[in-house]
Amino acid sequence: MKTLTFLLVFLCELVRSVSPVMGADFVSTTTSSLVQHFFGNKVCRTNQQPILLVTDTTRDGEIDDSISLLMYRELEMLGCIKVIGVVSIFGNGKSSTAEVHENLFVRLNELGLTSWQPLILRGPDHKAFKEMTAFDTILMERITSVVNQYPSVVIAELGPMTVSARLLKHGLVDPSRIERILGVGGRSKGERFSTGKGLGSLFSFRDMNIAEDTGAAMYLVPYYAEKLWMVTYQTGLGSREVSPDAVSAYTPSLAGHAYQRAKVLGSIGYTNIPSWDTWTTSYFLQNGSEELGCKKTKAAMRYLAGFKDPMQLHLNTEKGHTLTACHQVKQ
Ligand SMILES: [Ca+2]
Repeated sequence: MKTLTFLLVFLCELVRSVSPVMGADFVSTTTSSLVQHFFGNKVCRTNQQPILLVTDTTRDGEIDDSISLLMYRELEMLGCIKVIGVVSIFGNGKSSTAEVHENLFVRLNELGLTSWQPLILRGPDHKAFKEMTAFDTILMERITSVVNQYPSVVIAELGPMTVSARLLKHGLVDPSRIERILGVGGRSKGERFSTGKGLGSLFSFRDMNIAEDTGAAMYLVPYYAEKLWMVTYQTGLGSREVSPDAVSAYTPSLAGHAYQRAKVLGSIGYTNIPSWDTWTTSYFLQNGSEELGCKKTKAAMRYLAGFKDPMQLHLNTEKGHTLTACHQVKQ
């Protein structure tokens, strides 16, 4: 029965992946204010670097993943990277992998990223500390077979770092094949993710990508810290926030989502839309890391009572494992 279910799921995906798509094709507009905002006048540091994107894309709520997908496509058109897979993962707003997977098919179409639709892979359903189910095993094997086609892959984790953790923890790929894991998360000790204005502390952001799969971070930090390159909360604030006007001007199909998101964020004290995931693109640009203030720093997973998410990734610790974290505030 289980085998039958797997077969049906994969047949459905196969049919969808070869179905004609409706959206207009992506058109690069590297001079737009949105691209300038993230790239400035920087040039590629890498050349056709194979990259696996792992995303918890939603079609309402958080908009960062959608903006990230567009900017990664720009990077690809500039020749910095070559996207080898776009993987769905649970995360944003407690979405399941199945929900995100559905979102991803629709959203890539809406964004005109139709050339990536054949690259969509379904991520695992369960957090990294859980045993692999038979279904997750099949899903991870498909992701593994894509990664193993390339000698050196960068994984951009735009959600929980479950896929990287599972690839390494279960010995699915040789660690030397994964050059870097770009992640989003981590905090200074005691840092709360709020503006401090309005209802800020009540409705502050969570360090969501860490919190949604603490098991992934608890595995990667001690064993593969040197591969981790983390965009932190501070990285995406101040002048690094993105305006809904810039998003709408760049992609009219995102206008509704962008203004709705800005309205919600305005109610908790933000002027614009903090964007964290998208700053992972800086890794591929000359002086990109320097501009974000990325530095090697000691980090550790710690339990801190009194927080909604007590298991946290703390940066700048006295003891711990050395990873790279980007926390320069650009005002
Ligand atoms: Ca995300």
